[in-house]
Amino acid sequence: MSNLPTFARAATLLATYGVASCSGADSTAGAIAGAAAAERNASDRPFTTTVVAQFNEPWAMTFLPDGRLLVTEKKGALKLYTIGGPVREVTGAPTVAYGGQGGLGDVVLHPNFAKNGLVYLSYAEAGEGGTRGAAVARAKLTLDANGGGALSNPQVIWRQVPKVSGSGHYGHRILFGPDGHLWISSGERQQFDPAQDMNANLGKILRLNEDGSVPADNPFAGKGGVTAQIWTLGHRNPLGINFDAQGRLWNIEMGPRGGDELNVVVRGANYGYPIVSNGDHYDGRTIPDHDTRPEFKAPAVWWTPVISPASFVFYSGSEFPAWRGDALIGGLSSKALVRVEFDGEKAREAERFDMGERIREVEQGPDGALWLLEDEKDGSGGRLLKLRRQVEPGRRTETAVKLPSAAAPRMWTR
Ligand SMILES: [Ca+2]
Ligand SMILES: [Ca+2]
Repeated sequence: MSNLPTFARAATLLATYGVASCSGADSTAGAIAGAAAAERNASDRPFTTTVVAQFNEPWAMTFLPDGRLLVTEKKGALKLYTIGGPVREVTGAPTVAYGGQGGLGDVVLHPNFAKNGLVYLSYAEAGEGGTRGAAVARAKLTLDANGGGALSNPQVIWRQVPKVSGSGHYGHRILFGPDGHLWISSGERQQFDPAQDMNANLGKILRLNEDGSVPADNPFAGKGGVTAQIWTLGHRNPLGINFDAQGRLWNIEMGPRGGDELNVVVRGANYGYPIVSNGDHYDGRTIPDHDTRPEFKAPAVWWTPVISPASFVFYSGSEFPAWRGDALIGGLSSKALVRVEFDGEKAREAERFDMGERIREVEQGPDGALWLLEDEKDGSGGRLLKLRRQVEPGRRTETAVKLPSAAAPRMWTR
């Protein structure tokens, strides 16, 4: 876009002056000549945006208890980033089937990571005859003195069944819930019907124990096999799962042509895909909308046109107190950060910020700042952004470098 040169200059300045805020930041911002008009746009936002690092095809991230950041790169590398310092490789990551939407995926910590060092990774795994499927492995992370680390004693604890051809819709977001269980969102691999097939764990949200075994109180536990893993069914490509502060589980998923969904995830429920969707097939065939089949659980919010939700968090920090309890969703095709407000199990889009790039991953940092990973862009990497509250000019005590945002025109529509 038109201001990419100034965008790039801001990144260069950051590389020169270091990361985050500094007391002389006004002069730094002033050095971004020609960006003044864009900065006025940026100042209308409730946050400032700072580029802090860059990764090669980043997909997911999670904070370690010491404030460092684990970042997955789709080609298979697990990186450890010391904020404001070096990016190092963590050795021992699983071999991935890179291609299409597949590769190294999500990364989360075991709830007792501080004691057991266990890290969980999802990824695309090759199978027989050119097939592929998502898998989840856990391994022990040992940190070294140079800012890197190593994974050891890897165990594959879950796999998509069946493995199929193609390289899309793995889903494979992973989450430890407040109940200590391991939750996996499993996409339908662009095969449609498996989302309704109880003998496949595709197109489902799954609930497991930390070692991959099945909790006895799962809704279909008595059926055995992969059926026992199923918590909910009828999902397409669920790319985000999180519990809200009230203990309700929610998921976001990519709809087909139209019909992106935010759902409250209710034990044993069927969300209807591909029988119903508020979107339609890409080949033009219609899919009946949710209101035609009330036996399937309908989304709390849906989007047509789509936002392409790739991940989300429930915000709980002090940096943006007005957003506590809200969902913040990163959008791919929408290139947006979307804020959703809730009233019990009702929800609505409250606000949308155009970020100018596809947003792959959203995290809340230990300090309450929001951290965003951009999607890979044309071989030039995906940037890690830190969003902090925009302090009113008269009360400014510190200033992060504000990126010019002509590449990110405000888009308050919808
Ligand atoms: Ca994450
Ligand atoms: Ca439809």
